[in-house]
Amino acid sequence: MKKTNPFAWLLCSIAAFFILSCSQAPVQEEKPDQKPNIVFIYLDDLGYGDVSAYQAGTLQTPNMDRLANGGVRFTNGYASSATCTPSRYAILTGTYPWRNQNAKILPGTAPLLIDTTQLTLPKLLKEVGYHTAVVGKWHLGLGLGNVDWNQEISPGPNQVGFDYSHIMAATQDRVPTVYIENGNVVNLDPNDPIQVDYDQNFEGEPTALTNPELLTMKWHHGHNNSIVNGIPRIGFMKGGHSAKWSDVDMADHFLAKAQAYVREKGNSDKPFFLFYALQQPHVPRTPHPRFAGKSGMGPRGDVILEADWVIGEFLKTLEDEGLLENTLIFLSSDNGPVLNDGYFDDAVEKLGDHTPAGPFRGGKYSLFEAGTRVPFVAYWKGKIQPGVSTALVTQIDLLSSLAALVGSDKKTLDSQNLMNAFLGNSQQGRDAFVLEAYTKTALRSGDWVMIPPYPGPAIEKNVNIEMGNSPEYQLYNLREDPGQQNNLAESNPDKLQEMISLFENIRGDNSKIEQVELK
Ligand code: NG6
Ligand code: CA
Repeated sequence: MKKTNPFAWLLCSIAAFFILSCSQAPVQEEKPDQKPNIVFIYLDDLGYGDVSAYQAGTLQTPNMDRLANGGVRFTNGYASSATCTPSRYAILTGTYPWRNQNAKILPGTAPLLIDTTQLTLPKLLKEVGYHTAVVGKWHLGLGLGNVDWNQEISPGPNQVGFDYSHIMAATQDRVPTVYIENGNVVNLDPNDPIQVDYDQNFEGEPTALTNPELLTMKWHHGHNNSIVNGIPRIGFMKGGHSAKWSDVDMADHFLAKAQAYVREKGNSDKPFFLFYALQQPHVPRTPHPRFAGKSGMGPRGDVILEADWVIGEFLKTLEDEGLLENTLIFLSSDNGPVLNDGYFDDAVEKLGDHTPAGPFRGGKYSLFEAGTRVPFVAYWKGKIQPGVSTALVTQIDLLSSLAALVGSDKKTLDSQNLMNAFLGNSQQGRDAFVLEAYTKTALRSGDWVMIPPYPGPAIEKNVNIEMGNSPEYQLYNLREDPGQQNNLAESNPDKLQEMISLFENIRGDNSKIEQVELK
């Protein structure tokens, strides 16, 4: 090999440096946007114990575990509410849902809950160059009231920050049972217009009450209005036959849309934000035949296995597209678990030893922990070191945290920048959090939770869930007593008073809704 003279090499290097520095061409080509893609994988009614990585149940979810064990698995992660609409409102607006009187479980005909002038996470991401999309369950209202489903439906997701939307309006158990893409009902035949009403039936249309012989799934409570695909729903619907979704294909349908989106946007110059809102395991639980009977726990277990498979397929797509290293993924649920949520589907009977709520008391709708303490995972291949975090984090915090990550100065009053905790660089979460359940609120602060006295049943009979209602104050130390068995309100009056003051301080005057306008 020819020996290089070190002096000549140095001269060449200096010359090269000057030539490069003096040339008119830009020194460096402009790099494509280095901001990561962001994906929320958001399940509906999935409990803390439903993800096997949490080691609190018996069902196996290997694909969710891949995220949970390969990222930061939060053990003190909260949905903002024990029901869907308020949690979704909070995740997208970074605002406590109890600040908005209308943030309650919405009928399929409800107007859009988010003000179109309000700051939202997709809006702020758009401002810094993201392409944004929502695929799956919406349940935040559409239009301005009295929606004509046969015209373009607006305002909706596309008016609050999403460039692309492919959604169901409300829930799988509510009409209209159609997909809506960018404001238009998919596959609608103009000669068979859709009508929807939540108060009265359309003449001559079968319902679960008038035509029980048409049912393939039986209702337990509620859910006795229009029948679609043999399943009785909440609300009445007429027409739109060609647009009606197939329940057993819904998971595959949303997966295909999510995959198509990341394939299309993943390799463009813009980063993307995808809010991928799966419908499982909310009722009606309709696993594709590939998954029926696979869990041994009835349809609830089967649809969780289906959701897990879907997540695995979605991750494979990110991997195949070379996107996994540049995509920050959050996995969570909008509220805690419920077994019987209105249909006879063996969820109770076939549960076996599985514990959807994990070690926690209550469930969906409840002020007790299982209402809002949910699986919560942040995963970023190569960027986030695997680990478990006890930091107190909530879905409200994603807005300010992600704003900080992408270099936006936007934030809201309620949303805290916990990006260091989400990235696993710190175990420091927020100090306090006001959780919501069915318009009632409670305070988590440090290891403690305080539930004020509320009227109402201790157990909601239909769903068989302890609601957290009591004539007395409740005070629990969650570190020592995660199952909320020992009410320390009487024995620890100082702590109780401290919690009440902090609670009142945070809640303040509820009627003053702090809204941050877009500049
Ligand atoms: C309740 C429904 C329940 C479910 C829930 C919304 C009845 C009796 N119960 O009103 O089945 O749809 O609303 O769930 O109708 S959530 O996850 O979207 O909040
Ligand atoms: Ca839900």
